[in-house]
Amino acid sequence: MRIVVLAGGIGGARFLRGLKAAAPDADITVIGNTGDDIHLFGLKVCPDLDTVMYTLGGGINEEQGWGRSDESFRVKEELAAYGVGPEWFGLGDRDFATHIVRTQMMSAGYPLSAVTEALCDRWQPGVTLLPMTDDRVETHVAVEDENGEKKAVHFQEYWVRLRASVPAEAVVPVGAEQAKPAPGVLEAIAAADVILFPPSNPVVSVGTILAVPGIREAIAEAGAPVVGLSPIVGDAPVRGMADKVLAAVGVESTASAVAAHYGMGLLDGWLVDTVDADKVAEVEEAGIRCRAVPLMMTDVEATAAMAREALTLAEEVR
Ligand code: GDP
Ligand code: FO1
Ligand code: CA
Repeated sequence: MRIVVLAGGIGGARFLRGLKAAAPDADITVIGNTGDDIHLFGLKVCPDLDTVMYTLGGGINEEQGWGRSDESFRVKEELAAYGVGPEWFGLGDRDFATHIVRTQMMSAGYPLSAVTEALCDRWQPGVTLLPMTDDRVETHVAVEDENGEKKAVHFQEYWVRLRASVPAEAVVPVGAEQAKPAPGVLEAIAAADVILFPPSNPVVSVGTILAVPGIREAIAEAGAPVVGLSPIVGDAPVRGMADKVLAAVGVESTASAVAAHYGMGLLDGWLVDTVDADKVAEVEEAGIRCRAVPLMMTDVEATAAMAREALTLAEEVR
């Protein structure tokens, strides 16, 4: 079975771990969000690709959900001693090596997709990890800052420095309109037996991937059923700032509003958590087959059960 998954960072990566356990023989292609990417200290950092790669490859800091396990911050300390920031972004020593290899390869002319494949040679994530595009896309967030000044900040600055403490007035995936899907992305979608939207952020993860021209269209036209899992449980994100960025696009933070946001043209099936069982009828009235099942990724077994439910729903709507 060929499964295509559109993934952000932590939510996507944790879901993929469960999916691999639920479907060990499946051929899984992950289309990763690169809108969170940031250039720091002359290096290209790809948080969502790295979160998927480290999580599936066994190198992730489990408690944090991002970055390397057994990490140290000597380089960051030395940079700070030179007064070289930003001090608000925590790049660890082991993680730095990944960004150095990536940047070196890109400087030598390799596209991000080739670099990601090379990094995955080491990590063996057990999936084909493709960036959504080889072109530069950066999500920016329009905010009113501490001093009442309107400005656009990089998504990482909004999330990590500002901790999403101010309202997001707009979310813009800068460069997405000009971007082309990376090699293999449209081919994987066209050949898929099932397409899954994990419980990733609908705006800054899945939404950014869908903003690359051609990807949304390819999914809508693919013969495969498209099934999503809600990242919103009990009218709030399980973690992160999805409520803030959903508000920016005028969508309520409910499992049913997120399904409607993806839309009937795109989604065939939608899973909500059991606490949101009262929303099933509303989603079904919108033309999307819906089930309420436990959606908390507490461990790999619970996550595998979620993945099995998604695959079962995909069979039903096929
Ligand atoms: P990020 O790039 O690290 O923010 O990760 P993703 O975009 O892949 O996923 C973020 C989303 O995952 C958030 O909106 C969370 O609400 C959601 N999430 C995290 N853990 C869980 C969980 O256990 N269950 C569900 N249903 N959603 C979760
Ligand atoms: N998240 C934080 O909250 N603080 C950090 O200092 C931080 C550093 C960081 C470095 C590399 C990386 O791959 C991820 C990192 N993250 C950090 C996570 C990242 O900001 C977000 O979780 C995702 O981009 C959200 O989608
Ligand atoms: Ca992300």
